[in-house]
Amino acid sequence: METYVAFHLCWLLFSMLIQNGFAHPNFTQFIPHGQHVPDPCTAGQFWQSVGHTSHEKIIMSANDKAKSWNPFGADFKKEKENGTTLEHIWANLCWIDSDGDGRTNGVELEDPTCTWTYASANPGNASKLTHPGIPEVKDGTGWKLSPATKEKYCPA
Ligand SMILES: *[C@@H]1O[C@H](CO)[C@@H](O)[C@H](O)[C@H]1NC(C)=O
Ligand SMILES: *[C@@H]1O[C@H](CO)[C@@H](O)[C@H](O)[C@H]1NC(C)=O
Ligand SMILES: *[C@@H]1O[C@H](CO)[C@@H](O)[C@H](O)[C@H]1NC(C)=O
Ligand SMILES: [Ca+2]
Repeated sequence: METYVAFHLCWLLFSMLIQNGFAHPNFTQFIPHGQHVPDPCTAGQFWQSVGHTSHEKIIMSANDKAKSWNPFGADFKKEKENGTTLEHIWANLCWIDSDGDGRTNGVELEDPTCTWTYASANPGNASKLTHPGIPEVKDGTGWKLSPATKEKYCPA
């Protein structure tokens, strides 16, 4: 009996660890330039988890992170839950303007005609990338974060 209980306790702890600690899938390879999406909060830095709201400097547990999707991550998740294989998600995501700033995800990630496929070379010009999950507004000098967006995504 004791062995039985101990076994099940161990199994429970192990499962919790898997769910909360280890199982942090890396989806960035399934979108073009996934590892080089600029951080609109800090010039010259990358946003590590493109589908999440967390600025790279904020350490979140995998569990909290899983709940903190930005609009791009939410669309990615929707596609995934709809049964689209990871390798084919971009073909659908590319045409959507997830963050609603007037530019499709394809435009933001330098694949405006949605021709990039999984494992092929990154398209376009990497210096022109913008974040597909964080809306920007255009002013005279280019695309900028509004003060409200800045407050939401770029805590000091
Ligand atoms: C995700 O995978 C890519 C390669 O597919 C790798 O370059 C990158 O470092 C990985 N990121 C994390 C956080 O593991
Ligand atoms: C889900 O899949 C169906 C069938 O392939 C498709 O018609 C529908 O547009 C998809 N929905 C989303 C949100 O991707
Ligand atoms: C890429 O874009 C940058 C910034 O707009 C520009 O300076 C550079 O010349 C471009 N590179 C190519 C190969 O077009
Ligand atoms: Ca957009």
